[in-house]
Amino acid sequence: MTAHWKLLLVSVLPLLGLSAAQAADQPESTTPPAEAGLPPLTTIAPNLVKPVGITNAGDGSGRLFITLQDGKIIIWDGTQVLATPFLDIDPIVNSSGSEQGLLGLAFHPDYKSNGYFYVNYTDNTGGDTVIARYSVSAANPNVANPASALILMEIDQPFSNHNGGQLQFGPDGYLYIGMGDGGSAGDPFNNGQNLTKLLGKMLRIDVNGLVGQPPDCGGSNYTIPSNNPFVDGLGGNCDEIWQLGLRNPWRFTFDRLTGDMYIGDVGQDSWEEVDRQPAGSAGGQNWGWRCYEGNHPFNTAGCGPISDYDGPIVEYSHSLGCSITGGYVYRGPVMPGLGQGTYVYADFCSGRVWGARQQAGKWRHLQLQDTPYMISSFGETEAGELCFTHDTTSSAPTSSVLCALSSN
Ligand SMILES: [Ca+2]
Ligand SMILES: [Ca+2]
Ligand SMILES: [Ca+2]
Repeated sequence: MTAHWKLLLVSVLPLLGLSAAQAADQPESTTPPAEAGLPPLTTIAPNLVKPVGITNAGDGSGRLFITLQDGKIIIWDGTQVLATPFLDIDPIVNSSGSEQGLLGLAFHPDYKSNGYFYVNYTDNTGGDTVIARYSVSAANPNVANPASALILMEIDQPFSNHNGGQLQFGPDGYLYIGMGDGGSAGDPFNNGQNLTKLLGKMLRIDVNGLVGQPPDCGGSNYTIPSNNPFVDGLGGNCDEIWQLGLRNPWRFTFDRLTGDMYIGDVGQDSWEEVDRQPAGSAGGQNWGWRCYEGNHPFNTAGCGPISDYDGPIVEYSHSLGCSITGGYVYRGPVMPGLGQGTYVYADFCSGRVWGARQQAGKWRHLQLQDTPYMISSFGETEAGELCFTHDTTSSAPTSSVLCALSSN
């Protein structure tokens, strides 16, 4: 841990609600802390409209796939953004609400050989969540086949907000799907704690569909790993559930080195949080919503004590922002001042970029930089370099993608 990291923690820990005991090993100081800072950033894709995701295909091509909320995926080929979209499903995507649209993209671990990728969008019929598989075209690796859609899941959405949206393949090869609580405010139907609903959950399914349980609450064309934590056959619990008690997991990722899972769960009124599930976990974590918001009671009617739930590793109050954007554990080559193994994330509203890391068994939290950006998502290049979307939310082409590239 560097000196400026320690100094900053003294001022930040009280804001995080961490106890004096947790901070007891830190030196006292009244010196204003320096920021660790971000490395030089390169704008790789200017003049975009509502970029909400950055994904690599893991196929050695070096390309980045940028998801645009209105319903397109475009390609940065390592040099430039290609004029022809990889996929354009704008006509079937409902992006009328600020949290609706084409929200997630994940490439199959065997994409290089099978050409499958998965998208998560809200549809133009009821604003419901759809998880669908598409295939790359046989003739052109930079264009997908728009007629190749295979629907896996359709999930009713009672309100336009809190749709989650992230898709990630875990180190176990299963597809993880982050679902928000359905929306409105305060989770009025208590979906997060209801095991018969897919809303407010982390789901885990097997898209290869060869073994396991049949689909229970979601759809078709997948199976459910038999060791999912709430499997009870058709009916009852939704067997797709891996974790519960989420409000709106706006981006979750797996540490590319360790396989640990990190979730940025957007708070309601007061607290933003990062949840962490260690690699190899049997699942079943209950992250607490709507009983608890971060480490604080929210609506505890019908709830157990906070000790019954799985708390965040880090939280910050709305004095520092208003909506967390979960990021990545940094394992790349170009942030020597940041350090390998730091979990990097941001607040969409304030532009603050943060880092969290474990020190002597305790989680520490550092502001890396207070930026002017509206960071809606992070992404990684295949080399582990960090990128993010600056999403002005404007329909004019005023948004962009920036990366910390090792070639700088
Ligand atoms: Ca919703
Ligand atoms: Ca069931
Ligand atoms: Ca929580």
